Amino acid sequence: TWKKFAVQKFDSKDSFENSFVRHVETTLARSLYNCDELAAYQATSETIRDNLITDWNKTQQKQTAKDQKRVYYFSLEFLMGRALDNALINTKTRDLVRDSVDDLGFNLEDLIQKEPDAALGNGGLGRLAACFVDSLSSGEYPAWGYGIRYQYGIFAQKIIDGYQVETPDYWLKFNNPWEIARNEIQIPIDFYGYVEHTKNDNGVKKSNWIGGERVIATAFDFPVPGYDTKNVNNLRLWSAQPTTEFDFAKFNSGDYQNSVQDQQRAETITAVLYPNDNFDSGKELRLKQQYFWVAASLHDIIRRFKKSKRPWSEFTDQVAIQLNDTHPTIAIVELQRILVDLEGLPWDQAWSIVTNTFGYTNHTVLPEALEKWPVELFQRLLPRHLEIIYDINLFFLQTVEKQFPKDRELLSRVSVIEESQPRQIRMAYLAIIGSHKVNGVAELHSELIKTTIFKDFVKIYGVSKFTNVTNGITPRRWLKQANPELAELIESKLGSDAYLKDLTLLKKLEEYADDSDFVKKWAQVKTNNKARLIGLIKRLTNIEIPNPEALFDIQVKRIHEYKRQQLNIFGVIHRYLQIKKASPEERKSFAPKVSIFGGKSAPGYYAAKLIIKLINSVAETINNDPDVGDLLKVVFIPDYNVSKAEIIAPASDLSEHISTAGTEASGTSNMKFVLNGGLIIGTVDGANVEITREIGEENIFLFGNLSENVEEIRYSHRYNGYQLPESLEEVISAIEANKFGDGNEFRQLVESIKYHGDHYLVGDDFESYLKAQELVDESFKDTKEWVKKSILSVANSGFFSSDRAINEYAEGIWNVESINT
Ligand code: 26V
Repeated sequence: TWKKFAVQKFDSKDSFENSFVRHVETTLARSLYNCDELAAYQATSETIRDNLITDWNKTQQKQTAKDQKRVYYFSLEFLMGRALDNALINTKTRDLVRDSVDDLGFNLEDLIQKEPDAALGNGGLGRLAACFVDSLSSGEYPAWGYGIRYQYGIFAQKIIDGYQVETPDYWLKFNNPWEIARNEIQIPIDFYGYVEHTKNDNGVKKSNWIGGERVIATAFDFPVPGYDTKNVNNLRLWSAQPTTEFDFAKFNSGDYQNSVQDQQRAETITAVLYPNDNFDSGKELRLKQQYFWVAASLHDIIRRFKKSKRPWSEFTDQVAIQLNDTHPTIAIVELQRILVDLEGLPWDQAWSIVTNTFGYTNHTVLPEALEKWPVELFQRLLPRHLEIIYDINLFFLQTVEKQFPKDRELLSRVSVIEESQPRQIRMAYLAIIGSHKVNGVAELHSELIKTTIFKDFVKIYGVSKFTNVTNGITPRRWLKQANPELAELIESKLGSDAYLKDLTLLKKLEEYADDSDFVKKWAQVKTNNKARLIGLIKRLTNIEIPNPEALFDIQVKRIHEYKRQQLNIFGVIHRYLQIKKASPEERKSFAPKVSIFGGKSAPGYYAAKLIIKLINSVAETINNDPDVGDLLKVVFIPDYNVSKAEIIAPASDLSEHISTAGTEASGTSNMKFVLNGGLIIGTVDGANVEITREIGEENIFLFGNLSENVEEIRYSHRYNGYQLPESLEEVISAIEANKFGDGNEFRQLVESIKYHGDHYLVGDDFESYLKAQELVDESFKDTKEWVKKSILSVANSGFFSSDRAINEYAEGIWNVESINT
């Protein structure tokens, strides 16, 4: 009888509308006379959700039946953005749904806008995880993502008087149709307490951790539909709940308030995402988040493994776990603890299982971003884990000692314990020791980690443990969804949408780079996308962009000194001063330009906040200077996020990826802009290097010092002093002369460059940057050549698909196969 009543997926306008109406009247308990856009968005989503869950169920059954090795992607951040449009595209139901909601009196585009972003991440690292789960589903890999269901995502950014103001992002205000609450999954997670040491009958030492505080992890599942497949994988996010047991001791002693408060504390574990990007602040609650999520996920994975009744020796044939940065490194220790303390495996056998299970991806070389935890904190929060870390370290150092006898310096350099005041645990070292592969996220970055921060480990383990997987982005969201007009134009030439699953097929576009009809259409798409962005800018800032033919020069990403938005804005000031100096006749030779910025600063990052203020002050002056007119406009788009990026990326003529060489591990927005037909001005850093190789150096504007010279230049600044170029001095003088509000306010920013070593080499790269910008102006004047560069760049950007990246992980690190092979 089950079969007879099998749930029907909608597959026609009629069945969609039927389900829509049912959801309005039952799920939402509304009438069709009382159905506003929000309700229509919800009913649409519920209808899509039904289809997704049906396929999700089948996928899980199929994966269970096949019982092959699964991969688990552990990430503290999944920057998913909106789900509805993506689900429509991936399930290829968009046209049908558009027509259906149209019948019902709604406009699909408007409904899509009603959805809040799922902004459970900071920047590149979190968005990478989101692209990866899309590719894992599309490639039909048996894979799960594991993370935290924060109640508050990354804060919303308001700009008030030019300053960033943070407001909370309570994204779960309305019922979230994209998650399934798994209230039946309740995993107890312990903290604090003490360790009991005993011996068993054979005299073998046994350790047993008795936790002191318990919270419950409950699961929320987010279906992740693949593109053009019925495969729907699972993203499982954990939420913390109080235990139902009460502290009766406190309760009975009359301390009801405190016993309730303890309970409420549980929920704070998953309340908020830490808003730092590339900076570690070492907070206790953050370590609690890490252990909570990792312990719950491992519990889940082991429960699944045990159902198959396999011996432990087969664990690594069934399970691969990827650590997205060091944030889940405690998983290495937790798995060792489970195997040794709870399952009774001998240490060495357990350790071999552990190291063969994990892979570790490093995402930064910035020393301030490398996680370290005070030993004292571990001792209190996770006492048994600390013991295990000591043992892991001891055995590791013993083998190093054997390999390199009497090199005490080496031993102290590679020890997991940093003998500082206070003593700290170096999580990156623990991650390397506990994994079988370590990878960087772009070629240059992967080379850098081998020769700098992890050099000693290459000596110890050999170079084969260290590898590269260059990042990628999903073409479904970042081409088809963000830029439907370009996708359609491409499809008209390639004959099908197959390029969305094999992005290297874009190569065929090369044939049309000189086809004048195609070139014209290509340029028209860009113009339309710029018009769309002009509308967004007007809505958000009230700034009018008078000239859609102007060069749109965009830098959107987290605000950070190493990403050098200050270099960009100094360049803008330089341009402004040139315009001011020019005669009205000379002004005609300037190419009109719009300089667009966007991005969030970490709330406690003073220097980054100053950069935001400076950009807004410069915008204020320039946009209101009648001498400038249409020649130059400056815009700061508030609250940059995934859904805004989808409008911004298709609208660039030029985008800026101008980090100090050697500091940006990869960058992924560079890939988004190239895939959408924008050209790049950039340094020889991160994935810019490979982008240049793929698209050709004639199609990119590179400038600046190379990473191999950066240390030397910094050293020379320190010991020989340095002089900023005249052009930059002039810019700084203009700031100090209050041309952009109170110059005094920007003193710290200026002084760090002028007097305190100019750590990010703004002065050293400034002239070279200006030259590259001159080339850009020159180039942009020749529209036909520019469009040709744009077409050729897109044609050769196929490598930067996250599908390719995932295939490399699957083959080179996880040894996992797609379900259909
Ligand atoms: C993140 C966090 C988050 C909050 C609390 C403390 C903390 C400490 C360190 C980090 C590491 C962030 C590393 C990161 O985001 N790296 C970026 O990763 C991107 C994806 O691989 C890459 O494209 C960017 O170049 C890189 O900066």
